Amino acid sequence: MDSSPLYLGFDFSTQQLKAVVVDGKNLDVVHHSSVQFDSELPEFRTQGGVHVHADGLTVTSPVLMWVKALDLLLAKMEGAGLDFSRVAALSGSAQQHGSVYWRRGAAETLRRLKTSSTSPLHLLLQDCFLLSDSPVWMDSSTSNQCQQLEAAVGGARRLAETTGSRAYERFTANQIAKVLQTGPPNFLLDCERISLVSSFAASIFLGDYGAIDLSDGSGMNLLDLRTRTWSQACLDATAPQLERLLGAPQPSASILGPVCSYFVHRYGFSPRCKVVTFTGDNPASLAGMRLQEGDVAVSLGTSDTLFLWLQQPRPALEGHVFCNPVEPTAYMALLCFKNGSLTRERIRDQLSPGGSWEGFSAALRATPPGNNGIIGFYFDRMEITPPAVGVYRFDADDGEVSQLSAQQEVRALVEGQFLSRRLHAERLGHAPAAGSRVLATGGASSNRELLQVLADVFDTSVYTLHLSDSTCLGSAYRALHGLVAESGVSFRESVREGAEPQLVATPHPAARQVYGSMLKRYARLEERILQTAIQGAAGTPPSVTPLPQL
Ligand code: XUL
Repeated sequence: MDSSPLYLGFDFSTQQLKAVVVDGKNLDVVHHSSVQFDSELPEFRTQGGVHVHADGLTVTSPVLMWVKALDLLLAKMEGAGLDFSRVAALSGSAQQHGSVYWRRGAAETLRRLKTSSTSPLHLLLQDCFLLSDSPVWMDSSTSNQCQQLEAAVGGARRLAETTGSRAYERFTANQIAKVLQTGPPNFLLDCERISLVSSFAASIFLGDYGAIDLSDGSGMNLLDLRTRTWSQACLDATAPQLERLLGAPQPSASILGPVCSYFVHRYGFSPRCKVVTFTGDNPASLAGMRLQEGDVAVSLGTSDTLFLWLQQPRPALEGHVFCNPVEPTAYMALLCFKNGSLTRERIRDQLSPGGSWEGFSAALRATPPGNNGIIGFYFDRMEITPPAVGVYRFDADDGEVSQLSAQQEVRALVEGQFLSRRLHAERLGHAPAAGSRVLATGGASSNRELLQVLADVFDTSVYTLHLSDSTCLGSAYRALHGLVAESGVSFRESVREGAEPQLVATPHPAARQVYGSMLKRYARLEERILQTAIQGAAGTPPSVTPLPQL
């Protein structure tokens, strides 16, 4: 009989609850299970795991759906024969920014999970929540609260410098302020605790309120990134008594305590199994990819997302800086670019009817790095980073041109996208050093020619990592690290057995000079586009090439 310790990681994501178990011996995944909210818990009537309200802006999820999903998931895992007694530690992650409001007296109910009971969790916890539906990250109904917060702390830039992000509608401070302004009348009297979705989930395993971890806590517009404590100015601007309602944030590798008796009696967990702080899904994914100092992970999907490992953060008006989930003195940043794969597919299809990726790769091979000075911006949809829309093409003299050959256009698109990723990463503090890597993931990461341009533009070797679920895996890794973190073992050391990324492209020596100067031109041209858009909004029509039909 195998007796090596197991590590369990959960992910409470928007559409499903997932779990992964890794074997401590070699970090192999030995079990995974999931529960789909819409189809397996139809009584909650969610679509994609959420309720979109009549205003089209408010988006919530039923708290008891998450609890019931946990009942269902653990039963599935038990049914599949998982030996819970071997689990030495568990941790988890959840969609970021969502908030759970515990009713006064809920702590006592939670503590009852420390005595044996065999009732389903959702029956035991059914009266614990002041709001039956929790606001989640897709909510964008708090523009007023965002303006109020920025005004109260001295502006968007000041807020970003303190908390790592300017005010965002989905960030928890703004959600809490809205609940206070529009929610139940005696909210402050009746609310005992506010959790993030991550710390709510940890609380169930603990049978007590689990602390918010510093990394997920950075997605609230409330945490001072440098002191790693709540910012008094942000607390005061959001709600009275907020510090009491949030509890103190904890480092991401903290052990919160042992798993409570409920799980010991009902599922056979060991009473020695430890609960390690739960975090946000993006920080957990950084852990799953085992990012290191100086690395950047580029996920090439419908939207392109960048995770940066930062030693020195430089929060800006775009993107988000969080405390790093695996290294207590470091930071991570998150940047989202809306125009990713859909735009690449549109330009691919321009080459030939029904276009192929082979044709796209051939166009990259047929055109030189730097594209003879041509630079393109392809914001088919309103971009997030930077906030601009439209297609703009420039020749080597920075003159705007209306057309390129199909092959030039492919290169202009790919170089433009990657120059933008590098420019905005550097603005947040990305500073590659010897040994730094670009880790490419997502659909487009199988295209070698594309990855060669990525390596050339970043002047850094590119690796690919194909993990089926970096978030859940990161949670299992964090559980393992939590057990040894106190004795000074680094995260990296504790998971050194994990899957190694494959080297797929090294930068061409001549590319450094080409893209070094191109990056400066790209920044200037981007600024010009943004200025034109501002003037356009003020009445002067911008000279924008008409958008192609999607
Ligand atoms: C990050 C964000 C999303 C959610 C999705 O800021 O809002 O990535 O974490 O689960």
